[in-house]
Amino acid sequence: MSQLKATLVRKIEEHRPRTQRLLKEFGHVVIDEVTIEKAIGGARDVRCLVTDISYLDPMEGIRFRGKTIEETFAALPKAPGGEYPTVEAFWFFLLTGEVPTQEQVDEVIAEWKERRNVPQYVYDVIRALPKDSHPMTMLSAGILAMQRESKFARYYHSGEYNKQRAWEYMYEDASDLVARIPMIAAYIYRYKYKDDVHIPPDPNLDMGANFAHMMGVPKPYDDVSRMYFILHSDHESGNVSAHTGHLVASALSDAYLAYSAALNGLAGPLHGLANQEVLRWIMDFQAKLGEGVEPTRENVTQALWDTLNAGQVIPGYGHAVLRKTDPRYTAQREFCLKHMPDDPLFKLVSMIYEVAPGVLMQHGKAKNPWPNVDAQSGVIQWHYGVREWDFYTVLFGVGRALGVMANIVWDRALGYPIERPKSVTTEMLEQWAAAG
Ligand code: NMX
Ligand code: MLT
Repeated sequence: MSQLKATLVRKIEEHRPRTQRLLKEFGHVVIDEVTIEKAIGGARDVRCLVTDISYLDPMEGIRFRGKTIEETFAALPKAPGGEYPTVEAFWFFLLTGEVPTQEQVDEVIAEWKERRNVPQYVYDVIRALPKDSHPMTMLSAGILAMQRESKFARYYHSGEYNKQRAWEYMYEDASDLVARIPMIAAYIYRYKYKDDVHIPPDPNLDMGANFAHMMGVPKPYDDVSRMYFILHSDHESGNVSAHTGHLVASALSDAYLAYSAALNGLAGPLHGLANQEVLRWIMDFQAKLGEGVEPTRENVTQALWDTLNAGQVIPGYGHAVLRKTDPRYTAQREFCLKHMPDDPLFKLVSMIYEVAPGVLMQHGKAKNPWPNVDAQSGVIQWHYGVREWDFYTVLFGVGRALGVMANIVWDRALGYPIERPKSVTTEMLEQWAAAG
């Protein structure tokens, strides 16, 4: 058994009694109340999900397994010559809550190389789609097609299914999926935008470096990839992609079915697709300015108002939970300040950051006028030559797989039941409203 799996076995055995005790002895304790506003308003802020993989504080932002982004980057073993931890180190940490040793990381790196082969029929399914299909549609279709490989589904139908052991098969699928998804993403990129010329994986590289290699983008894109996948991995479990993954897996659908569904949610413009929308907004803005006209605070402010007055959202700004600048935005901004401070697009993104919160506050609708992760991510890709912005959400999807997969392994380990909230009718709400 790998050291990762052995650690996970220990962690799960330690954790199970905590969940059982909470359920048996304290199941009746009230942790929230549901108002009409919350029922109509997308269950905003209703505390009804449990996960230990990450937690989102509205003011502080995300903590992965109790660690801030900065602490996470500092604690985990780095890739040789790199500034950021390997994705494999982060996977060990996200699954177990323990910081791995270099030896444990090397084991995961080696294991992922064994797991990463994508069956040819998955690529054939992608190729069967019209080439101008959105890359997120291709990614979701590829992951869905790969469901045929599910070890969890095979175990379920084997006649031997045992709820206590279900997580082990989910872990197998989750590990295969996180090892394979960068291969599929790089394939989609080269298929769509690089004349269908593909670069075989390099057996000497960790996941982030191999992804950069297969994309055909030189250093420091290996580190950009590691940073990007880690930052996008998880945002507790109420966001659309994580929640969808959890919900679908709760029907004992396997990891492929669950993650394809999660990707479909991530592909929405209010969620992960916002990163491509940020680039689209900037390019439209520059096109309208005309050649040779410099962006200024005044013309940026005017363009933001034009967007709002047209009844549209400013992509990359606002959040359902956060009430401050997203620390994932800040982490990427720090990267830009260090590696590409003079990039004209970065300067424009920084200028938008100076004025957009004020505009949104004056507009008076958005509860959070500050930037989220998507406002800053595209500019880094653009800088390193990945300029096909409709691909950006695929990158988000590769990262988010880590969080969703870690969550559904634990969902099965802790025996979480099928999710099934209760709905009511408008008439019932009116009756409760009348009764006060
Ligand atoms: N630009 C304009 N209006 C906004 C914005 C924004 N960036 N953010 C919120 N609002 C509006 C929102 O549309 C709503 O209007 P209405 O009452 O007419 O429906 C009002 O402000 C109140 O919304 P909030 O409660 O502040 O936000 P909510 O929790 O409903 O939605 C987002 C959160 C993230 C969907 C929203 O802020 C938004 O649409 N942002 C722009 C898209 C974006 O960047 N999404 C990416 C989020 C991060 N991610 O990767 O998933
Ligand atoms: C995410 O990373 O999932 C987004 O910031 C959206 C969210 O947390 O609701």
